Amino acid sequence: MVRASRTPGDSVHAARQQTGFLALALLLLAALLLPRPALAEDGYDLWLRYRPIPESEAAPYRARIAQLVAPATTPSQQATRDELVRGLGGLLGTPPPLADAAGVEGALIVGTPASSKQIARLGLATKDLGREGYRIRSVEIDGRDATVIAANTDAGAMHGAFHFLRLLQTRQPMASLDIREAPRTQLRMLNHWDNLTRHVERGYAGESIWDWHKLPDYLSPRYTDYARANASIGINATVLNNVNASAQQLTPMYIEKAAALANVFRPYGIRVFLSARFSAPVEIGGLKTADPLDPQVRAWWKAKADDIYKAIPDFGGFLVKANSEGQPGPQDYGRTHADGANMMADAVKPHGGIVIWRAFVYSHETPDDRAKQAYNEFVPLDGKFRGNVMVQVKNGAIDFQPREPFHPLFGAMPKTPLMMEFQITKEYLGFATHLAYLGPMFEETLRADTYARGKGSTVAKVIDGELHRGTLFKSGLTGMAGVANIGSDRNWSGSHFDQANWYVFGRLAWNPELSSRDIAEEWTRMTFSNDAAVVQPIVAMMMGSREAVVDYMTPLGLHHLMGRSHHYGPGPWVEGGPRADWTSVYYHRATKDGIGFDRTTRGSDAVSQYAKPVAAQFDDPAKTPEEFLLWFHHLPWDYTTKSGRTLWDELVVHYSRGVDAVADMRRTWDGLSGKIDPERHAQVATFLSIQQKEAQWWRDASIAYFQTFSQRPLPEGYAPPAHPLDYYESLEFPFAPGNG
Ligand code: GCV
Repeated sequence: MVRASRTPGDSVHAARQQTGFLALALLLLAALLLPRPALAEDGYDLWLRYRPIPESEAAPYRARIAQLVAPATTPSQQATRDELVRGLGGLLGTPPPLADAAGVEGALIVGTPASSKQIARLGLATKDLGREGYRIRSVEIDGRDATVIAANTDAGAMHGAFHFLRLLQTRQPMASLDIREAPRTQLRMLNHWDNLTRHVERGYAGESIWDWHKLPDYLSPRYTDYARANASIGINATVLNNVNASAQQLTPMYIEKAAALANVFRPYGIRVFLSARFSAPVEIGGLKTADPLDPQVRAWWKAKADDIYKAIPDFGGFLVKANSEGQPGPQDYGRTHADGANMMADAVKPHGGIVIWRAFVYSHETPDDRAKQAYNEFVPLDGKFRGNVMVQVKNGAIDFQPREPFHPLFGAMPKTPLMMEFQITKEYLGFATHLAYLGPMFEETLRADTYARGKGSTVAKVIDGELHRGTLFKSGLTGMAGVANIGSDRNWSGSHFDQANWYVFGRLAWNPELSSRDIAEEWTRMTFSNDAAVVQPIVAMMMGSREAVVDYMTPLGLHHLMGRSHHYGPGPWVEGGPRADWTSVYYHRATKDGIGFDRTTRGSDAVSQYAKPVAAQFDDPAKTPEEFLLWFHHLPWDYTTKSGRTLWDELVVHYSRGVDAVADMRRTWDGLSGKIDPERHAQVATFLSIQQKEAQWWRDASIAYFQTFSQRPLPEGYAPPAHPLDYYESLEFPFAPGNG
């Protein structure tokens, strides 16, 4: 055998190579031994992070989850099993082994009596759980401990699985579980104000997540993660497009694209709805009219509905904004909102669909107080809608302000199912950079007492149907909608804390009587940490955050004082333009004599739209809760407030308190450095610094402006605005995001 001879050069080369291999091996070893950097925390995982439970706490969980019995014969069951494997695998280090039947101590069994023999044999009562509820129970099977997640349907089992994961994520004990949950409302829905251009009206989280151009062929993995996130909090419906709708959305091309999304969402129990443009029969149907009583128009909608249901068999129905802010509607033809809604309801009825008709209507041709117009328009229509129509009502009578009294329509339409509309995106609460947890705001409205059927007639009971169940409105439809804050930003919502607003909306839609504080704690544990030294300060910060925004933007019942059109920053001086009720001066009515909108019986009489005890309270400044004072009353600058201070001084105190609260939030957050991953900590810290600057801006601009009317000095110790009023008035933001 001939060996190749080696030259001296070869051995140098070989030696170099050896050293190189050694160095590489050492590097690899070091890489294995050195503490590895944590996964990049960019917020994409939302509250479904499933980071490992520390070893010191994991044993009891492992003991209870030693085996997973979860059938996967339908797409929905498969999705549930995948989520459990992913979640338990992340939380416990490795996923439990899968089995067809419980065979060891500590099995976890998930399913329905139809999908699981063992669940059927246990005979757990599931009747009252309805279509989406579930039970989670510790049981014994053949003398061995097991845990069962049982439901009547795959959707219920999925909700139960997410609940079970939440128990681990928030470190709840597992030993003797007996949980029974069923949603209190039927429709828990997101409203996307997303245009086909991917611009999101009032969106502050990038562009639309729906990549319409690439649909239906390309299905971004985001769509599945969107469905997972929604299913995890019980959201079961989504309206894909803006209520300021394009008729194009109803063309065959876009129906096919919507159908592709519906296919992704279906296993997660989420149904697709579309916003429909009332004039579509004219714009894309070639008809001369969209008159709801015209037979051709009715036939057009029927055929359109038939086409949609062919593509999307479980299509939910239409959401409609009509005769509002320039949108077409039945009144263009001298018809009523009921005529319009009923015509569309008839079209979807054979398929089991519904129509959600928005009550957000006001007309600049009507000289009446804008706050009264929806009530005036809709109360006479109570009882005139088809059984498959819901009327969707914003939480307050103006427009998603940082604080509004509850909408007088709640409780005033006993024969009509009313759907709540909250705004999750923060159009009026500082966009994505202001930390404002909206839970307390939602809760405030839901707990408000309408007195519609005596004391205790809360808005929550109107929404979940309890107040009128079995008596007046018969259809039993119930629901809650939230205008989504979701976009293409990596963290979905534009900021880490805005994810909490999506989360709390879903949880309250499931059960409108939950506590926003409990939900904040749950979210914090899942999103940041279970360490009490993190949970406690974050929850405290979240719970005070919305009140801080109210203080530095619109204290004591002031409202609608933001910059024109884009709604960014203060604009109490906004006047003129196309319509009075799009200005600020219309709402604050400041003069040298005082400030506030007189909605009492002596003024616009909006108070009389509420039930008697509520009206009596709001009619009297001494009885009106101070947070609504200037919503209902025009009062002199030296009016004595509850603190004993004059109204002017009290306003300045509130504005300043709001800014101070943001400074406190910054301090709290700084104190959490090292306890939170650096990526998310840094972004929140920067956003808080923006918020502080802007809170100061709101305070200073508002004080500078209102001082021109009050003509009073600032109370002792309160700093004057940093700039003269004309500086604030001169600021322009032509490219602020989300403008309609
Ligand atoms: C979708 C407010 C917003 C509009 C929005 C409207 C509505 O006026 O500024 O962008 O339009 O509410 O809820 O329809």
